Amino acid sequence: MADLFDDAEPVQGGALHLAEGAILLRGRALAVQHALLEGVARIAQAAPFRNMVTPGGHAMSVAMTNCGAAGWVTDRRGYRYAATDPLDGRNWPAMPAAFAALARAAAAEAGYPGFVPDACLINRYAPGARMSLHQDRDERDMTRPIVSVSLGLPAMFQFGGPRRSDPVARHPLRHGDVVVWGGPSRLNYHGILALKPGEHPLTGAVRLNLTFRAAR
Ligand code: MD3
Ligand code: FE
Repeated sequence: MADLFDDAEPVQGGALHLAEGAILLRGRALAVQHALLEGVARIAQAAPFRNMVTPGGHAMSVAMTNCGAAGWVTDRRGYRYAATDPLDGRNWPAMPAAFAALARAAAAEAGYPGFVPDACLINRYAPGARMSLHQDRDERDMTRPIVSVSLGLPAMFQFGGPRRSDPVARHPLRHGDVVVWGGPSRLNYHGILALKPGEHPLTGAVRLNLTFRAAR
């Protein structure tokens, strides 16, 4: 697929540096795409996708679930990591070995050896779903990176700086792309523009995003 490589930005060694500490590995998840999609389907059977409510009382347009020892949740009380699914009080499904292995390998390639994620937040975007500019700051240790994996329909990613008012760049994220966000980029503002309608041969009319975190 030639369009995996049609970005205007210079590419070196297959890795694209979006910012200091932020490295895009185009197509890095393709070799394990089926294991990832089967894992998501199995996780969603035990812990269904749901539209969580923000502390402000708005239902998120992105549907979410989690796997791993901790899962990211939001409700009227705030944002936090929780060991159990608030829908049924059970532990989140275990993180499949193939998920953790991909996250660990991608982090090592980006210069963060020994990354052991304990949380994987799984986001599902239907057409129109979006994630407004935010920082990820609910994790205990900001020296650990976040690894994101995109599957299904493409989306336009917004990447700013450490202040909300900083200029924002846009980068398309496509099926199989992996990004490692660490170091100086770890607290940068970021978001996803409203998903455009489409059909992906493996996911149908949705985009999935997995973010691997060392939460605790
Ligand atoms: C940059 N998810 O779940 S992944 C999120 O595509 C989130 O669903 C988006 O933002 C998605 O919190 C974007 C890319 C991403 C993830 C974490 C980051 C970029 C980041 C943390 C710091 C800086
Ligand atoms: Fe985020």
